[in-house]
Amino acid sequence: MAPLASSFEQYGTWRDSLAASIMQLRQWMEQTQTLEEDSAKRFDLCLERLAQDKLVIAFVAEFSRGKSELINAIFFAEYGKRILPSSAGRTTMCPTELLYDETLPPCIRALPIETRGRHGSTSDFKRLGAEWQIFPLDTTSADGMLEAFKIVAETVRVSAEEAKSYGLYDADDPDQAIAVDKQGHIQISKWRHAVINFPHPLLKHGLVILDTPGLNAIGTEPELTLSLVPNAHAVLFVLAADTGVTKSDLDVWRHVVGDAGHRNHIAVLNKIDGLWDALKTPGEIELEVRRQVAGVAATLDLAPMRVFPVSAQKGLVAKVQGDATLLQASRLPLLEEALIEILVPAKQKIVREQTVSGVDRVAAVLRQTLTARERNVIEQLYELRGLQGKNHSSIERMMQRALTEQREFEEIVRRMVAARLVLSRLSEQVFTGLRVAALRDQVVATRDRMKKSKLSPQLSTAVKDYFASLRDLFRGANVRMLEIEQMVIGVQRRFAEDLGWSLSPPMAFSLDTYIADLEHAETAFKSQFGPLAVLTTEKWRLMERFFDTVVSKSREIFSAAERDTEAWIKSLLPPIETQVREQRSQLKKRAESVSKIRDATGSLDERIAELEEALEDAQSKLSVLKRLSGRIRDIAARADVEETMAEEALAA
Ligand SMILES: Nc1nc2c(ncn2[C@@H]2O[C@H](COP(=O)(O)OP(=O)(O)OP(=O)(O)O)[C@@H](O)[C@H]2O)c(=O)[nH]1
Ligand SMILES: [Mg+2]
Repeated sequence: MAPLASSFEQYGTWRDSLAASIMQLRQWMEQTQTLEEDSAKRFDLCLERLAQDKLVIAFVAEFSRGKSELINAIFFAEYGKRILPSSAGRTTMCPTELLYDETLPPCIRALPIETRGRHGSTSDFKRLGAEWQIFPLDTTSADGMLEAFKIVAETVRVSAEEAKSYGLYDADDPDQAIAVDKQGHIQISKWRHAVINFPHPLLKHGLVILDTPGLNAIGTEPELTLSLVPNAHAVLFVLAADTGVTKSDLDVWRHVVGDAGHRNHIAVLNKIDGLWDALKTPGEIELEVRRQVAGVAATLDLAPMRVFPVSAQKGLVAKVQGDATLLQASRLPLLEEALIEILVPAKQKIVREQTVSGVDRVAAVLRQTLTARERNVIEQLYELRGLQGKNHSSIERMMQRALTEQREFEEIVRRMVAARLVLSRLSEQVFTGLRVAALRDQVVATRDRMKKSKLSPQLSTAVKDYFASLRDLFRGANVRMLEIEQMVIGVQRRFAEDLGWSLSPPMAFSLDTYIADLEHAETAFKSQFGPLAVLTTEKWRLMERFFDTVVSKSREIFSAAERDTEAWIKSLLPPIETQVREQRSQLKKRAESVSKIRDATGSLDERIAELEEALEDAQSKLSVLKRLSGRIRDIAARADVEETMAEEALAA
């Protein structure tokens, strides 16, 4: 198997075995009735995250640089054909996602371009689903697939007026004006977005490939700039050796990079086969390639090792024909290795950290409960053993002591009620700023200001204020959450002082990552429109459409922030409450058994035997917990996935 394919497969296997080991712990806890609601939710969140984990690679470039050809060569050579349409001139007309969602049959879903005439971003339409046209995909035939994939290249001729209403034509732009034919028509993409769903092995492992059309779409489809490209785990920016870095390449580069830095961006200098000149020596050709790479690196302000000279076309041909020498010459394998390096370890690290922190939390809470039980039972055993051979009055004294401790405990526990009340008041304050209603108010106010300030520079101020007010809402929530955290720490401290409990402090949480997301969206908006002094109607329309996407992005950010905050708040008290329940039930059992002994309805020996059994049970649970959670950690820690696979095979 090719290194890229096997590396993705290994990553997928690692993720699956991680999920399986969590499932094992969850099931054991369920069977032994130690799975609290809060822990169950945490497990489910971990498992859901693992199941939905995706690796997204975006291919971005000016038209005709060879993006689609590169995708064919890297991922789909085994079909023996070009699967994605690739040809001279503009080919891919709409942003195209290739992925596999097993809940749907293989198909192509396409969103008609007319939807651009209405409010709503591509992701809004994705949520609604209704507008999409669905084309079946016969994956058993390469020709059938090739035919179906042509959808992404479909165009329609519409009047310049109509194109204008979709924000796809600006009469003031001389480059666009020449595109209008004698009848006043212009050729545009038939679709706004396409999602190709097919069960390719890599896509099954959660790989998502984003193919994009040239510059025009980058500038006019805000979804790409705001969401799809920034969310990708690797961005391949494709240039062609025959054109070098042109002005429009640079425009695309600036829009793509935004403020995200070059962290996961690599530049691909494609079509180096154009430099293979039979009249030059290999040394001369190599020198020429190096010179070009250095030039690209300097222009893009990128380290030269981040620029990969390749020939996608020759790479594809070499793979199809099994020509190892040509494949080497195409230099495609070097690019593929770099892609693995950028994608897999970084992604694995994030997934590992998220999973381990979730599981550790659950394990810690259960460990606390079991350890408390163990301690309690040992104490009771000690007490009861001391009663052996004692008279009635010592038993009576012990009875009184048990009852007093029970009463005192209930006294201490009453503070939980107070804590719960304070928490619910504080969290209500947190949520007021995070609810979608709060966002809606800002959106309505901003749209209103945008309309009023039409074609004036105040427009940018309205958008700027919009972002500032959302950030303020989040910062306000952050402050409240800090108060909540302090309160919970206080409650824990008093339990520690009065009862000697050691509870792990609440998990640190803030909305900073969401604030960063908002800042990112704002930067993208700014880099798109800059400080506009003069606004044309077309620009205004474009801005309005862009704002729609900003709104739908903000809605996503808000609902994610609300969801995470809610989960965090809900996770604060349950560990303490579990401990309280445990303690209460132990105290009750203790009073019961002493009273049975006093009334001679139960024998001391019986009770001691019961406690010994309970002790054994708590200790064996502790050791199973240690083993199962240790296994999750072991699997998570593995960078080398082959190890995991070998172990799975052994276990089976
Ligand atoms: N000589 C040569 N031609 C290539 C290479 N890669 C792609 N091409 C050609 O370049 C043209 C454009 O390739 P595409 O894959 O359609 O380019 P694209 O970037 O997807 O273009 P759009 O879809 O229009 O945005 C096609 O004719 C390809 O055959 C290469 O490595 N060498
Ligand atoms: Mg293309």
